[in-house]
Amino acid sequence: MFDPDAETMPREALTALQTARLKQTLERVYANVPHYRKKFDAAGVGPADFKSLSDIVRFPFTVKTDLRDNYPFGMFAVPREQLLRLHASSGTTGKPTVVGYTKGDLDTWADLMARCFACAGALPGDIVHNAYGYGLFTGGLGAHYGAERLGCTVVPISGGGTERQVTLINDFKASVLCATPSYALNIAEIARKMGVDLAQSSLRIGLFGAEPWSDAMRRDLEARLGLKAVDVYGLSEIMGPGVACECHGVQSGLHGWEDHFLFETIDPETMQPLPLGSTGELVITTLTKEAQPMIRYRTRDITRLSKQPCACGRTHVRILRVTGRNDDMLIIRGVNVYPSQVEAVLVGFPGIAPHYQIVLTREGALDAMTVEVELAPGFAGDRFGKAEEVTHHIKSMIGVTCKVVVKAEGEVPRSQGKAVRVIDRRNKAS
Ligand code: DLL
Repeated sequence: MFDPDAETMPREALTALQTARLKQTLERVYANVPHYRKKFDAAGVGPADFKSLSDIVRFPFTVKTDLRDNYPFGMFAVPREQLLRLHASSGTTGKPTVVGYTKGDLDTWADLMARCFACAGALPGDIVHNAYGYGLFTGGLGAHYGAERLGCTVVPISGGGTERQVTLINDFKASVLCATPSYALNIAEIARKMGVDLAQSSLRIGLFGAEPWSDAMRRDLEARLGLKAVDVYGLSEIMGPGVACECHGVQSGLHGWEDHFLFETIDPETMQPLPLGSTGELVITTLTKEAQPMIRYRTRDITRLSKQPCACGRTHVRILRVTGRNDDMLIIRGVNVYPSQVEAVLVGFPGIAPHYQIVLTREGALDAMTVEVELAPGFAGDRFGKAEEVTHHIKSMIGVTCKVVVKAEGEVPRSQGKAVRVIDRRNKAS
């Protein structure tokens, strides 16, 4: 269900479409959402000031706390009765953030997620084993309706019960696996313990996302599961999964669907727009959302944009792999580190399994990092020697000095959804 009209639109046509849709969106939020009217008025801008796409920089940003401050329903541009669905973040740090969808929004979401499945190489008739969590998290239902829209057979298994996941993948002959990359790894590992070689199974495509992952992890998952691992990106505030997806042929950057979203990158410190290609924080404006349009939403995700033509023929901007979130960046003795960089060193390291957690502690005035890793199954060598080797590699590859603790097999917690990569013990005695 590759839609050439939408996905290969020439740049001029995309710009014209974005401009018209953004103008309408600005008018609608100004008229219907008091929060936006107040913010626009305070910044001295209004919908009439928007004439071309470059004028977007005059409009204020939206941040997660705006959603929390307007909890639960204050950000909606339509009466609550017109919403068909609500989703929400888990709210571990304060009130949850609530997102709502009209019938039109659910339709667009299913269309865009179907576009992602097709872009990833899925075909009508494929059996989609959907291990993203169902519930308030957008992953499960988002992937579910997208796969159905494409004409696939969906197995709505959700996360957890990993042995049963392995059995059903085998029995139903699933061809597409949807999961977070960390849970996909967990599934692969349990399969191995059950004596099932998923590399020889019917799986053809993995649609993995919802958390940062490295290319090293991609290669590892491809080998363990015998599939092509494709990156899919999204966030609840903007829609859920399906905002951008890699194409299976090139696997180099995620096509961000510009007929529905406007993508910018900014310097998170100065909040100034960055030129195309510079690394910074991704900012997204929705162009077609009815219930909850977002104007210049600061995602906190760090990435780069590229408008280089892709060999697949799609013209939409490419979002290069999201390396991590601004909030996840660790500063260890002056060196900036993302957990996914540590992952890239660990995956494929001889004698080490690709499971890890980073523990942060305080040593005097400085933050210290301990990387907890695990011995690969069957590795009988010296654990302390391994720890030294890994420490050395992290130092030489990332430039950061850390302590490495090598644990026994199974001692690093496994994920069933988004993996917890960082344990912060800085405020506790350590
Ligand atoms: O994680 C939506 C989703 C579900 C995307 C399933 C892909 C697959 P949230 O729970 O709101 O929504 O979390 C969004 O997760 O801002 C990123 O920090 C991170 N994230 C999502 N996809 C990727 C990815 C869903 N492919 C937050 N690479 C985002 C890196 C990702 N980080």
